[in-house]
Amino acid sequence: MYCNIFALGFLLSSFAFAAPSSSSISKRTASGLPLSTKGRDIIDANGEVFHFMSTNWPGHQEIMIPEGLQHSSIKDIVAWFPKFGLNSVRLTFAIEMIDDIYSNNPNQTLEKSVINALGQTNGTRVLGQILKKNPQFNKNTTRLQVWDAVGRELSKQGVIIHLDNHVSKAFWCCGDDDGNGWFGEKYFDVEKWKRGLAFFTKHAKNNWPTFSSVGLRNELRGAKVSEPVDWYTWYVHMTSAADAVHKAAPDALLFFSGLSYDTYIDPIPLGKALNGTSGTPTAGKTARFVPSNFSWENKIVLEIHKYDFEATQDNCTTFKSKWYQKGFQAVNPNDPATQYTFPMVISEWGFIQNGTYWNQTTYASCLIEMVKEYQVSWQHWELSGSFYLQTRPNRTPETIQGLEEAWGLLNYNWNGIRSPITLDNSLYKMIDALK
Ligand SMILES: *[C@@H]1O[C@H](CO)[C@@H](O)[C@H](O)[C@H]1NC(C)=O
Ligand SMILES: *[C@@H]1O[C@H](CO)[C@@H](O)[C@H](O)[C@H]1NC(C)=O
Ligand SMILES: *[C@@H]1O[C@H](CO)[C@@H](O)[C@H](O)[C@H]1NC(C)=O
Ligand SMILES: *[C@@H]1O[C@H](CO)[C@@H](O)[C@H](O)[C@H]1NC(C)=O
Ligand SMILES: *[C@@H]1O[C@H](CO)[C@@H](O)[C@H](O)[C@H]1NC(C)=O
Ligand SMILES: *[C@@H]1O[C@H](CO)[C@@H](O)[C@H](O)[C@H]1NC(C)=O
Ligand SMILES: *[C@@H]1O[C@H](CO)[C@@H](O)[C@H](O)[C@H]1NC(C)=O
Ligand SMILES: CC(=O)N[C@H]1CO[C@H](CO)[C@@H](O)[C@@H]1O
Repeated sequence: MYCNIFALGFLLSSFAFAAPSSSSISKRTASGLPLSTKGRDIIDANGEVFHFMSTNWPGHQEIMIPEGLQHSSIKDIVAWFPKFGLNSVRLTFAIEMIDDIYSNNPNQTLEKSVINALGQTNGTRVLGQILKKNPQFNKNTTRLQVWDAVGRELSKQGVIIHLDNHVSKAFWCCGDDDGNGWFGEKYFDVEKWKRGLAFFTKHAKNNWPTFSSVGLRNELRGAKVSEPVDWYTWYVHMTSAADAVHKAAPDALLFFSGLSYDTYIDPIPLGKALNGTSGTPTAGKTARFVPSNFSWENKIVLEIHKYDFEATQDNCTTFKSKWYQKGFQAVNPNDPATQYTFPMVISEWGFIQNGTYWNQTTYASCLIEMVKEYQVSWQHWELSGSFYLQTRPNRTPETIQGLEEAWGLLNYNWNGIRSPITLDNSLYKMIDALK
């Protein structure tokens, strides 16, 4: 999430959870894994169109486990998904967590993870809160064991799991030149990234029955010190990562982020030449993303993000036509410019849940119109009412413990809805838009 304002077969029926508040989830979701793609659509094992209707549950920050466990049990957090009428989760993770597994790092226990992040005094207190709310754990429980408890509970409650590789080094994403943004940047080691993706998707496939898909990398963006920032470099590394994941978890859908914080990806559906950069090692190089070249041809999904950071009073006609050009050609086979069709997922959207913002700009209502018109999946940002800790380079103070998340669907203590009127006018209408 970029923030520039502050600088199965076996589970078929259980997929059909319904939110009392929003009547019922589309019947199209009451179906099985694995998912695959057909033209512009994601389809389930029965050939029915499937739409992700998710919120993000971050697990990529400093402690490297999903947020909120000091406030609530895993079971109660997961229960919010069906209550909201959501059928899936975008669960974000850091490659650093997997690097630590490979290096057998002794800091992977809950005790060390929490205390290293929050300090002895607050860490001991927060660890105590986590263990009180989640008594199945103890201080020696590892991060991966916590993830397994989360993955299994999501599966038990029928929530489809989309993993998202949000960062390499575990902290708030995303900022310019924060080290996590582009291949070869300070923390973004390409080989460790591919190794981590393969490890975690294989692990999810083997252990979490509703695991369905993975975002290869969140919000790719330019960097001053990195490999060349161009579509050729994107092509080389993203297709190689897709190969690695497909080998590890052949059923998983593969989500591809665009550039500039994943705000555009039109060169892919338009079939453009993906060029290198003159004066760099990719000078004169070019490639084309031809889906039929890949063994994972029927697993490709494009993702795009949209926040309310500019032109906030555009009417919906203008909003939709500007945004369409950023990649929605992928879901419009009737557009003569479209070379290849792919499903699109709006894998992040959201805004402050304060009861009035939804009506202060045209964003919330135009987003609903966009989804209605193009029938694309979406993943809201985000569930959390608060964070264990948030580190953001170039903010004063750089780290804040227990920070409130005013954009979260849940309140600070993760035990109630933050803003019912906001949900009535955004999240629930986004669900209705796919009925
Ligand atoms: C484990 O954490 C401690 C305390 O932060 C640190 O000094 C140490 O270097 C870490 N060990 C490894 C192997 O990363
Ligand atoms: C945690 O591990 C340490 C070292 O192996 C052991 O002494 C201790 O009893 C364990 N504590 C719990 C709660 O499992
Ligand atoms: C790559 O270069 C070709 C030739 O200049 C150009 O037509 C194409 O639009 C470029 N691709 C992208 C994605 O900009
Ligand atoms: C939307 O805004 C554009 C640009 O300002 C304007 O030309 C158009 O008439 C508006 N459309 C509607 C339906 O208001
Ligand atoms: C909600 O947030 C917006 C944007 O920051 C602000 O303009 C508005 O006054 C806020 N509403 C309330 C009730 O605080
Ligand atoms: C806010 O709500 C009013 C009353 O329903 C409506 O007329 C107006 O268009 C809304 N404004 C925005 C930006 O959605
Ligand atoms: C420790 O927690 C207290 C109480 O929540 C808080 O006021 C304090 O700022 C925290 N310490 C640090 C270093 O963040
Ligand atoms: C590397 C590779 O296999 N490229 C092929 C991709 O598909 C196009 C169109 O079918 C072929 O021309 C390429 O040779």
